[in-house]
Amino acid sequence: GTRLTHPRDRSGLMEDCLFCKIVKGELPSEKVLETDDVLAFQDIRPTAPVHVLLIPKKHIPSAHHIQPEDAELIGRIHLAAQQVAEKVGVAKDGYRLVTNIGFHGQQTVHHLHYHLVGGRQLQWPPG
Ligand code: DGP
Repeated sequence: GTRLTHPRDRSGLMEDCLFCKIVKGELPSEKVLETDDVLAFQDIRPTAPVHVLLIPKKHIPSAHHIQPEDAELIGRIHLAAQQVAEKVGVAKDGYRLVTNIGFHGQQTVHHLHYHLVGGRQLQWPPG
């Protein structure tokens, strides 16, 4: 499987999952949009004027762990992203939707999430 974390990092364990706790309301978050199976909330360390995270409520460790039966759910995350972009005012100028995967991807929270980033001119390529 994909190496999610540094070999000594145990944070990928589902029972300790930060974003599952946000879904369950055990940790606070600044919600932007919520549907039956998708949640969008403000990133705690914004890298741009707009930085929202979109997650499936279901625990999926990363995009590399998406299964065929998740295909519709992933589509709904993209549709929710469009709504979020409209809501936070970046739809017209554009934005970026990115997901980091595993150790080299610098994924730090091991619950699938898409960063919706915008509100300024973004650079490409990323580091
Ligand atoms: P990544 O590096 O792609 O795994 O992104 C994880 C993001 O999650 C990072 O931008 C910071 C954000 N984050 C970490 N902990 C929390 C938290 O407790 N609340 C919120 N709202 N965001 C968090």
